Amino acid sequence: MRAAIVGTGFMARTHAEALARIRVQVRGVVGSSSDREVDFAPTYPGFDEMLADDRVDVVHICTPNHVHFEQALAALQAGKHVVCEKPLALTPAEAHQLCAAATERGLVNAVCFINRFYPLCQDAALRVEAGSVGAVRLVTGTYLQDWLSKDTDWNWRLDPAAGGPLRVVGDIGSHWLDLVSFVTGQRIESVMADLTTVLPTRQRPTGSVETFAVSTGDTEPVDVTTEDMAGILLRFDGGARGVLTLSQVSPGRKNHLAFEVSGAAASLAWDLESPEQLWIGYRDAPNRIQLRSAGDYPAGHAQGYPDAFKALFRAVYADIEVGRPAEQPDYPTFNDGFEQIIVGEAIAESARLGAWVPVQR
Ligand code: SOE
Repeated sequence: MRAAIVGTGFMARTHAEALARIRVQVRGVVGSSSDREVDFAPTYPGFDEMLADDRVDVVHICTPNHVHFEQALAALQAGKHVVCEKPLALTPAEAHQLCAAATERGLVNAVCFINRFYPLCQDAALRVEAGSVGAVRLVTGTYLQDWLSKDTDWNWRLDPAAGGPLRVVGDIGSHWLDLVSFVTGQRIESVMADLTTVLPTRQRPTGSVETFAVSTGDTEPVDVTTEDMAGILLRFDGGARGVLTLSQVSPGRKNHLAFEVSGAAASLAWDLESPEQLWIGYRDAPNRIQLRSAGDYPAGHAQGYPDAFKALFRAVYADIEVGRPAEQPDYPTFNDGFEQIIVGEAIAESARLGAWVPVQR
């Protein structure tokens, strides 16, 4: 199987490295910025040339959010399987169209909700499914980062035209929401959200800035309308309740996704920044820390972010080898991408109204 990657930034490099590890050849990449050096694959002159290359079976979309829809649709129409970074699209209608296009053509489709592929998140999901946690009553947690905490921090995600109207909710909240739905087996039924922009004016560099990089050089002041922080109450369709805190302005927190599930019989807690440990809490027995034992490397040989991509792509490429999606794919598909877009719509609406809003399915 041979792949091509659209995009040349942080995510494109992550995809290229994971593909190399599962021995999928990357035929080439397409980028928009001529000044960025691409050292991980040959470049195509443009997106159309890449789509016209018959040797490419799979297109990986690692571009800013606003072009995901048109690029994913064009790739499906060209008969390619598609692996898309989140968000799948910017509106429910677009995401729905992509789900339909993939189904119609029988093409494999995946969205990179990567956190499901940490071995201890899979372990947590199996524990809930097996009933050892009991009925899930409460899901709490956070996703906190600090890379946008200064008014001089800038990235395309701050611009709604490129990143979409929601920022912390779409960029990092969607990861948490997808992960806890995966672990609990419960979908989000309704939400009550408070969204806040603490830095309404930022200094935008006149040149582009790589994700997580600090900008240098000339800047100009711009108004920011997307949220820096969010507090969200959740009701799940299996009866659980949830509370989520999101922020990209929390000094010291780099990529702090953490969740805790309280079930009738036990609790589970996991933190992306210490991914080799799952905390298991009991009322009448000693609590314990489960260390990772499954995965590509023996226990004690720490696995992390690049390994999660490797595991996700291995699952997706198993279907690509067959040529079509399995009946029940064991990786996040366009349907899961659609799910997070409709949850995001409900969150935005709730923040506007100051009221509980159901997720429209
Ligand atoms: C930036 O907030 C970011 O890179 C997200 O876009 C990713 O999806 C997440 O994995 C880490 O943070």
